[in-house]
Amino acid sequence: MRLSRYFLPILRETPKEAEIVSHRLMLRAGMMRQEAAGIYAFLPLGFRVLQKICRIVREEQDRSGALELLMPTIQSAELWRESGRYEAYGKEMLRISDRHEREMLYGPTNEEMITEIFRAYVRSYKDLPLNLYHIQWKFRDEVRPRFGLMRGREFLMKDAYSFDVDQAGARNSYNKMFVAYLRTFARLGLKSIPMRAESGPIGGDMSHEFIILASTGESEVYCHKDYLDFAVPSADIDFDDPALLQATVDKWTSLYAATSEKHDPASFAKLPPDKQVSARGIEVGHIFYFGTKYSEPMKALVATGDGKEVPVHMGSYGIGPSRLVAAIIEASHDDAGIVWPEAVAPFKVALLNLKQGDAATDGACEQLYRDLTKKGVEVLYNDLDERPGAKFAAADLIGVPYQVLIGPRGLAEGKVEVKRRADGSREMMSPVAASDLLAR
Ligand code: 5CA
Repeated sequence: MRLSRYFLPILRETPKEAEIVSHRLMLRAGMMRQEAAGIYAFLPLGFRVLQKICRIVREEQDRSGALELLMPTIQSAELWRESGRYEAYGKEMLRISDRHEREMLYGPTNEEMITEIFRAYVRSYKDLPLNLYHIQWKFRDEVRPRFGLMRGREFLMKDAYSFDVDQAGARNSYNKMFVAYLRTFARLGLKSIPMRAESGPIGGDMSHEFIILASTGESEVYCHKDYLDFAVPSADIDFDDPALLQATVDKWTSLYAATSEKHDPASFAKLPPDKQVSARGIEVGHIFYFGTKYSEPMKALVATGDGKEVPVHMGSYGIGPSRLVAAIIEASHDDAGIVWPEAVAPFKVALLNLKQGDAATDGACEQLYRDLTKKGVEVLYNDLDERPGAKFAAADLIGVPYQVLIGPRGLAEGKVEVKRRADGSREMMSPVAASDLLAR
């Protein structure tokens, strides 16, 4: 992508309204724009990151055996009356009426709708287990939307819903998601820790929040330090091996980890002092097992092997991709700007032409740009007529993993400079060597 043809409205000033670093950096880097309190437009750079996050989330959901569908954002109030949540959900639900005065709502979550879909088609234990997910916008009329995408009113959610004939099956479905979440967050470059949590309005008595540690996090969390060094399950873990999944979950729940609502100071105090981590965290995922809370009132019944009909056992599993954009920045930035993990970076390389209009420099930039693009490397080529200083600052701000600096001085020796954003290390090399390195 040539910057001269891109839409990247970088701000020079630090926006006053932004309280936390991710919000400030996203506004400054031209990634998003606030359209109303807690409601944001994603601009091209931010949208690329959001899409990369969604791709990883999807790959790990699919690997675990979950199936993607897409439910609407608008739901009927009728459905929510069946579960009893229409009144109970309170002011956080955005209620709408259509031209026929029918009561509708903008979905804050989809347990009711997925239960309705399930009961329309599935009758027998033979069709189970089943896990259906979608990635769709949600609306929650939060009292205090704040911190940009971290706590928005409209936000993107991956929500999955599992169906099993009994509790043992549901436990296995829960474990699959638990493992998929460990892998998802690790691939996003984050260290996530599953913590015992309250289930709130979703319900149920088994629930874990996946938390990443960050000083600006909204949650107060307590955990054993060793979690930070636990190895994440590999890509070839067998999701058809219930014992292996259970052992993995057992390991990841063997040490103390709880959010403030579930915190037990006496148990925590028993940990060796050098293992006690008391910190702030960001909830990036939340999983729930709630059994028959929706299937019973909504009559989603399945026949068991011995001919009985029972309400299906359900769980739901959320990840916030739009919150993750901000969370990744909270976890990975420095004074100069964002430092994207490679897996979610909007581009892999920023190519900086340090003397726009100089024939040799323009030629070398064009050639490397074409060469890398042909190899499938995502390059943002800064071909603007700007001072090198402004180009350095913009490249550091948007935080892509590699910068290639091309100017007359280096070219006189047949070299370009490659800088790694993460550690600032720099190396002079031939354009061919740079191309090989960056295409790796
Ligand atoms: N139905 C269940 C699971 S699918 C559910 O709604 N769970 S939740 O309420 O915990 O939300 C799931 C995830 O969505 C959270 O872990 C968080 O990552 C994200 N999320 C929740 N509220 C917001 C918000 N206001 N802004 C941004 N992301 C949010």
